Parts: sequence; C-alpha cells; structure tokens
Amino acid sequence: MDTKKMGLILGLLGFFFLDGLLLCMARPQIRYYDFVLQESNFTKLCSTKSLLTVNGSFPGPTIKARRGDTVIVNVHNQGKYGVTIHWHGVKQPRNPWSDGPENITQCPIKPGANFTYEVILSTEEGTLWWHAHTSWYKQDVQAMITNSIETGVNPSTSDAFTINGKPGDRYNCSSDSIYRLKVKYGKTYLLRIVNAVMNEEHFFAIAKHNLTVVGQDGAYIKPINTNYIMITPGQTMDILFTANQNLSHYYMASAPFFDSTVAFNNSTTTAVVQYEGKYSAPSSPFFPNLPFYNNTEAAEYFTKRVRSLASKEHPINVPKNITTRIYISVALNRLLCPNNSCNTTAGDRQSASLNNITQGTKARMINYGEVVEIVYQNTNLGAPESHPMHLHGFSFYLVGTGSGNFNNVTDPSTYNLVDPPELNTINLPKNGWAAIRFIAENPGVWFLHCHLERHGTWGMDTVLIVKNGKSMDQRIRRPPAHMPPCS
Ligand SMILES: [Cu+2]
Repeated sequence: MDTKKMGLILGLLGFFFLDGLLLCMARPQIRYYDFVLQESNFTKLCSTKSLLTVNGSFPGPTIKARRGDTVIVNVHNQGKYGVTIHWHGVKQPRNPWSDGPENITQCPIKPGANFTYEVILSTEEGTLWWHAHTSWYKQDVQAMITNSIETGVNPSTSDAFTINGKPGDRYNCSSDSIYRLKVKYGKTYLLRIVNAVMNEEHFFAIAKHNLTVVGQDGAYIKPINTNYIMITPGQTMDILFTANQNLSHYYMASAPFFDSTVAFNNSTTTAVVQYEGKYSAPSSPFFPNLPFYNNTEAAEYFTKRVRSLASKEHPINVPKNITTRIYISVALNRLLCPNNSCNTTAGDRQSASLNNITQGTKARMINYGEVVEIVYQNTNLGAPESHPMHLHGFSFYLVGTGSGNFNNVTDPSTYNLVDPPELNTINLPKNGWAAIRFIAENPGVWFLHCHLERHGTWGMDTVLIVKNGKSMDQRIRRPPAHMPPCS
C-alpha cells in the first residue's frame, strides 16, 4: 500500500495563534530547528491583518522526528509581546523546563530575546503539535479579550474556521482561498488532523469517502471505520482514506459540535479532495453529511469507539492498583465583583473553576510513583457543556465516562481496563464524568486545563506537582543555563 502523508490543521481565523505539526514515528537522533517569531501580513475574509507567525508561514512549519528523538528548537522572538511555545502531547520526561506554559513552568520569551527548547520525545508515535502557550489576548483582538477578561462577558465569536490556514469557499472573499488535496485514484492517504480551534469541538468528514482512524494523541488505536470524526480542541488524529471513488472533486468539511447555549460560530470550513486525471469536474463538489451541531449522540458514539491498539508490538499497561484518587469538579461559574468592579449590569462576571477554585490558586502535590486515578465531574452550575480536559507531562488511559454524577460504587464496574485509549486530551461529557489513570513517574510541575481558551482564561486550570523520587533518574533535570528571566 502506498501511503501519502498530509497534515491537516483545523484552525480558526481572527485570533493570534501559532500552530504546526510535530510528527513522530524510531532510532534516537537530535534534530535542530530555528523558529523566528515575526509579524507577517495575511489577507483573509476581505481584510488584511498582521499575524504573529513562525518563520513567516501560516500554519507554522512542520517538525519531523521519530520516536525517541530529541528536537532542539531555538525560538527567537521578533514579535511585540512575550511568548512561549508548548509541545502538545510530548511527555517531556523529567524536563518541565521545556514544556512551555507561560508563568507556570517558564516566564515569557521577551521581544528581542531567544530561548532554546529541548523537546524530548519518548514513546509518542503519530501526530502531535505545537502552539503558543501564551494568553491569547494579543494583536488586534487584544482589546476584545482584555474587555472580556475585565468585564467577565463572553468574548466575541470567531469569524471563521480554517483548514491548513484557509477558510474555504463558504466565507466572503474566500472562494479562491481553499485548500486542495490532489489525490491519485487507488492510493491511500494518511491525514494528520489537529484540532487547533480555540473554542469549539468539531465534526469532520469527506464526501463519499470512508475514514479509518488509526491513531489519536500520539498513540495507536484499534482502527475505526467511520464516515465522520469528532475531535476536540487539543486532540490529534491519524486517519487513512483511500481514493476509491469516481474521478471528481469532493469536499472535506469541518463544523462545530457544540452542546452549550451560549453564542458560538456555527460556520463550516471546507477543503477539496481533487482526483488527478481527465474528467469534467462538477460545478459544485459533492458535500459530506456532517452530524448536526448539537448531535451529542453522534459525538459520543464516535468517542466511545476509541480503544488502544493494545497489540504485541504496541502493548499497553493500564494501572490497576490505585494509590491516589483525585476528584475534580469542573464548573462554569459567576463570580461576584466587589464594588461593581466589572462594569457588568449584574455585578458579576464569567468565571470557571476546578474544585471551586479559580485561576489555579491551589496546586495538588503527588508523590513520585503514585498510581493515580482522576475522576472529572462535569457540573451544571451555569450553562453546562462538554470540556476538552488536557494534562501536560503525561499520556493517560481514559478508563471510563458516563452521564450524571459519578458513583464510586457502581461506575468503576463499567471501566474498560482492557484496551482504554491512551490520550492527552479528553472530551469530558456535558453533565457527565470521565475517569483517567496514570502512574506519576514524571517529576515536575504540570499544567492541567480545559483546552477551550475562554474557559482556561476564566480559571478552569490548575497544576499537578509530581515530587522527585529517590534515584537520580527519578528526579527533575537541572534547569537549562538560560531560562527567560521573570522580570
Ligand atoms: Cu471548558
């Protein structure tokens, strides 16, 4: 089988966002990259804006590496603001110094300064990605987001979604801004899909073509044959499809799965799968059937099919004897503003919390080697919705999900301890719960947060601090000689 590899990034237009792909697959090498952060002008949706890019490209450059490699990335900040970069899904054993969250594991790289990240790949295989881990209120959206944070109102919805930086022909001034994937009849293609959208989970499909999902979040899964996927912000998927239809043009399309009642962008981004050869192309390509935006059953049906490959070549090791149990309630809240300090009519503001604590003001300490189970309980204080919960420094097994309140007597009997998926970002169902397991063998400070930017910004975040073990190889590495200074 001849497989072609293509990266596809579902993105969003109108926000400052750096994104790219990190491809990993065996034999340790050191690879070097230079990332120059610079402002570049791009024209989309009838207007020209300056975006902060890496090396002038949007989407950013792809990093290619193999399982076990180390990637050295020297980041030179030639932009106007302090920035950090996160290597999403890379476990970074004993090396939180290069993980990236701003003001959590490092201070920002100032304009004119540089910082060298040491991205240590270990067991990851498949597709991962990198993105800025800096507050997203930058550039021309700064005023809007600053206002949103100060007043506690929802930020404006986005203008468009994009596939590989292109919105597609359903938006104004965009008919010639569409990504075209040329395919040869009979070949099988590998799509590397990243949901880099700021605030919406997405359904994705290709007209008249079946998809075979073979990897998620940098680990193999049992192949899933499907005609659509649901992918949450932060997740990555490796998907095969075979060009086995009549020579023609076919849309691939992506649109939100959204189960809340607040305003959101319900538009559809498109790209075209275009067969090579002689034929007369249709005036309008075939369009795929995407589930309706609020089709929770379709979202859950897909998500529940995801299982680890768990083969001899790709064994898994699901923790059984739990030594540390952590229960985290995940909520959207309203926060009172003393002396009307928020300028809202109600005198309160949007907030978000984990265990009723907002803005990560408490950290959870975990001893080295503890066998951890976290149960996330989604609550319906305020407008309920599902949350893409992301943990840095680990991949973990998603052993169970369910609706309603978690019952610690009956629900564990429903766990999948045979072939649960190994992930770094999960979809915590609306008004439901999710249970994850991992062994705390990575000392450091690790960020845990909702990957919807507006929720993270409002306080749906915290850190897990895993303490050093006894032996040298169980202790956090020394910091690099030159970390960005904090003042
Ligand atoms: Cu959230």
